Amino acid sequence: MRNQTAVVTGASSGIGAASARRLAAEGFSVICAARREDRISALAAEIGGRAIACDVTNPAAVARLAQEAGEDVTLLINNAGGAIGLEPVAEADLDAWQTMYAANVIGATAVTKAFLPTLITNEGQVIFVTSTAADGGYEGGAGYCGAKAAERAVVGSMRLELVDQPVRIAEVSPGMVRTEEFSLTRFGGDQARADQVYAGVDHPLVAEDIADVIGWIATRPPHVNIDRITVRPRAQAAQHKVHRTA
Ligand code: 8X3
Repeated sequence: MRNQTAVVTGASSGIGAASARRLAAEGFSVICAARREDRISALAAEIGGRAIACDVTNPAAVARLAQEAGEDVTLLINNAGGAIGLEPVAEADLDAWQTMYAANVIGATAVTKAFLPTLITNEGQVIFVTSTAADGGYEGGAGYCGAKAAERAVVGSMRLELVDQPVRIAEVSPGMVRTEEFSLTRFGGDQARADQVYAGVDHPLVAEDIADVIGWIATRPPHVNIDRITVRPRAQAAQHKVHRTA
């Protein structure tokens, strides 16, 4: 069997780190990519992988990642991204919007573009981690919902464009996932506000739940394309329909 090498962006924490661990357990050689070198170095040492520092919004860093990753890459997990703020459009922080679009849309596209020739040669796969935020808007979510919807549009266009090529394009769309940093980043480090997101929710998803799905998609046979999987906790029936105990 070919040496299966996976590149995971945003591997320094949360879904990215959990996915790196899961893919290593599935037998992949894993390249952990993120901005925070100390975190990815520790993770790479733990799972027997490699760490390559990369800010997906920096074109030179993306080019270096693709070059240093080499020719064995068979799987790309586009996970880097995230949300900033929850303000209404009337008060939109446009710098935050630029940052969200730069990472979730343009960054994911840049990394995908850089690895695509190798992934086609190796009959590989790209898995995008989007969000149920892409399903439609919610109050205060326009910046993040728009960015995730745009990322989803990239996924859809690519799958059509590459139908005659030996590469698969998949999407995992998580709902409420409680990670160390997602809501903390969104609320600028306000832990109390971050905790409120999950207050009273019986078992929000954790990063390992999404990594589990990513590991499953990654190990389907080459003729099987998993277009999109939406994953929510049982207590979240829809974006606004979250059951909370008092
Ligand atoms: C999912 C998180 O806040 O859009 O990425 O429900 S949220």
